[in-house]
Amino acid sequence: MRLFHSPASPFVRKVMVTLIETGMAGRVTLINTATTPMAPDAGLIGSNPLGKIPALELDSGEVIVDSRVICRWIDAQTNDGAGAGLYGPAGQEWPLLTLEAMADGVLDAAVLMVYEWRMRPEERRHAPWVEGQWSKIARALDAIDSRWMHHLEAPLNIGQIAMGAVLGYLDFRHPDRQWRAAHPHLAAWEADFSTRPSMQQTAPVVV
Ligand SMILES: N[C@@H](CCC(=O)N[C@@H](CS)C(=O)NCC(=O)O)C(=O)O
Repeated sequence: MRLFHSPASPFVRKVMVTLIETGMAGRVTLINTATTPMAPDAGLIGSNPLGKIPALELDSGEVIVDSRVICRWIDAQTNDGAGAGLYGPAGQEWPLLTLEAMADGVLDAAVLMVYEWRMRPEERRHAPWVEGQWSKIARALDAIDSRWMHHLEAPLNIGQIAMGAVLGYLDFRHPDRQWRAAHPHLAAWEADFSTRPSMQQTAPVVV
C-alpha cells in the first residue's frame, strides 16, 4: 500500500498513529507529498482529485480518502476483520465518531489559519476571519475539556488518536495561543498520551 504523506500534516498523523497502534505500519510505503490548494501535488491528484493528504492507495489500485475513512478501514483490517476496537463496541460507535469529527473540525480550522498567513499576500489577510477560526477551536476544546474527557480516559480509541493529533498540531503551529491555559484536563491527558511510542514516532516536522 502507498500512503501520500507529509510529516507536518496532522491528518496524516492520525493515520500513522492508527497504523502503528494496530501493527500495520510495516505494510505501507510512504510517498512524500507537498500539496497546497494553489500547488496541488501532480502525483497525488490522479489518486485524490481534492489534492489533499492523506490518501491511501491499496495494492488493488483502489484509493481511500480521507483520514476518517482511512482510519476506519485500518481498524477493520485487523483481527481477521473483527477490527481493532478503536470505535468501541459495534452499534455504539457514534460518540467516538463524533469526537473524531470534532477533532477533525478543529484541525480544519487550525490548518486554514496557517494557510491564511502563509498563502495570502499580507495586504489581503483578514484577521477577523482568522480569529473566527480560532473561536471554533477554543469552543471545541472547551466542550471536550468539560464533557468528553471520559472518552479520552478510556482504552485506546479513535477519539484519542484524533485529539492527540489536534493538540500536537496546536503546539506545532499555534504555540502562541497557549491552549493549555484554559484546558487543564486536556493538558493533563496530553502530557500522558504524547508519551506513547506511536505519538513520539510521529511528532510533526517542519517541511
Ligand atoms: N478531511 C481531510 C483533510 C485533509 C487536509 O486538509 N489535508 C491538508 C494537509 S494537513 C491538505 O492536504 N491540504 C491541501 C489542500 O487543502 O489543498 C482528512 O481528514 O484527511
